[in-house]
Amino acid sequence: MSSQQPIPIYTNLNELYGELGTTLNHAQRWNELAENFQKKFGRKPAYIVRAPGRVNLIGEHIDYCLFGVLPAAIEQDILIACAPRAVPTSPQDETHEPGHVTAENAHTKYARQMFAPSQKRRGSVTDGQVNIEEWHLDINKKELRWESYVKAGYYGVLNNYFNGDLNTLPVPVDLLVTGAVPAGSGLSSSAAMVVASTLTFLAVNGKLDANLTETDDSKKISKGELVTMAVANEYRVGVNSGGMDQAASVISIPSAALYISFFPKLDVSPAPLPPGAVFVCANSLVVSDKAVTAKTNYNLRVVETLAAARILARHLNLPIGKDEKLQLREVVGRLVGEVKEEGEMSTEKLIETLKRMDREIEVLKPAKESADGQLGVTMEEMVEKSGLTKEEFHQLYLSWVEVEATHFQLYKRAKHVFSEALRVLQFRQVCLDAAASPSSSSLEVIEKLGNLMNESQKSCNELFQCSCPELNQLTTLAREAGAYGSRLTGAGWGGCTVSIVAEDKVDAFIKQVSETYPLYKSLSGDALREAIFATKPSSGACGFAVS
Ligand code: A2G
Repeated sequence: MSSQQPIPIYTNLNELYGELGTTLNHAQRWNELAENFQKKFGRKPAYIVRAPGRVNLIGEHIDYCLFGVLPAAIEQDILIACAPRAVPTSPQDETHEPGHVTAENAHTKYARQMFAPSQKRRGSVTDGQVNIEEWHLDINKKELRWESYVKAGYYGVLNNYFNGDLNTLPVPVDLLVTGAVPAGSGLSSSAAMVVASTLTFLAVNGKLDANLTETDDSKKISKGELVTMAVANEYRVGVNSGGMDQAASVISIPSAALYISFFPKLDVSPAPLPPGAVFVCANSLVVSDKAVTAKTNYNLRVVETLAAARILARHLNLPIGKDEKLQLREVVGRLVGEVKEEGEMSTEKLIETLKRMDREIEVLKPAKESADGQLGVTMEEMVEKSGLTKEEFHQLYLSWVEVEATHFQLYKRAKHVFSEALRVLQFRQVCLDAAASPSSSSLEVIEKLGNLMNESQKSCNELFQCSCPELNQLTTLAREAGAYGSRLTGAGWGGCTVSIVAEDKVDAFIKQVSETYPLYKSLSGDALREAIFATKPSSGACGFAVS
């Protein structure tokens, strides 16, 4: 498998359904979407694109520090049906103007949205040419709006393919979105939306053409390129995420989880899951709205880990430029003289260095421990430890993001990141060893993986502080119901847990958790089945060219 492969474009959906899983009726969903599109827009869609959500088995809040993670795509996905619009419905109708988008959502609570990009110009008209700096779309970062994710995908396509050339404007587009990934659940509905939207605008503008011949391969966008675009697009919505969700949504395969590493470059390899182990997702039903909480949660953690990286680099006498935003993984690399061009250092070396870092992080503790034992440093102390002036520090770490805190928990965050990075490598090794010796006891393997997941939950709760009371309760109930390990998955502060359960105990496990988690008591039927469900790795994003 490789991130260089092109995005698969199907012309026969029967090939695809088999790879997606059997919990949802995929054929029905795809057909209904196409019919609905026809009803709303009066013609067949030209393409339907799919981007799945993901469950992260282990490796939380370390992707933006450039450490490897271990997710798998899930069956639940976002589908978008789309077609270029050619004919105006009336002389006043602007929807056929180049660049115009009419976006509908199958969920009736989301209203129809219409928007078009405006141009930000640079310079003046010279030689009859206007230089366009970039296309612009208004995206409200303060409030979570469904169409923001559609715009985010469009933004990337506009600025990667339509810059500086007034003659090749994007075609006007009608699109209809439907989603089976619950929003705010930690299963990455946002990245699935952004990937699906990016694919939509690539498809209708002929950048993802099923008809390109073999010799046109260079024109096809690769999976890796789509990941890079989708990550940049997601920044537009205001969250400074790492690349895990987009990579999982795009590159996943149906037979295994993915080990994704980001340094020195994006790299993926399958992590075979042991037979007899089932991963069950359970939604805490606490919705975590990243757009609203980013400044005290997600984006704050990004800043804390970056500041920790600078202070550690300084403490270890590593070279670091004044305006260099070094990540924790890069500190580890620089410490052992890793050379980018030679690829990632050996796993043994990485493990050894991560263990060493656990001692070095003492330097991140405050000079005087506070009465509450929180080990946070004040802004003044953080700036001082960084070796930068206040202005330099603000410019580098705070000018591009809004964060709110009186104390910064650099020690705890770094301790989580290094230990979690180690757990990912251990988890992957257990999977690889088990696959290499099929005679090993599957329960022993499941137990080892479960222990690592439990340690991860403890670290997320105590050190990274991204859990919440409901997630703690749900993971405890999951262990009581027979899970070997249980942890939050995704950003946390609400959303889903993932538990590892022996295959023959899954039904009993789901029944017990359904009866004991207080927020499930009022749920039944489909609502309960959507809240707690077993997952199997599913395949990554794709398109379908409707004939
Ligand atoms: O939290 C979110 O899912 C992030 N993705 C992902 O990059 C990762 O950091 C995760 C925590 O491990 C987005 O914000 C899109």
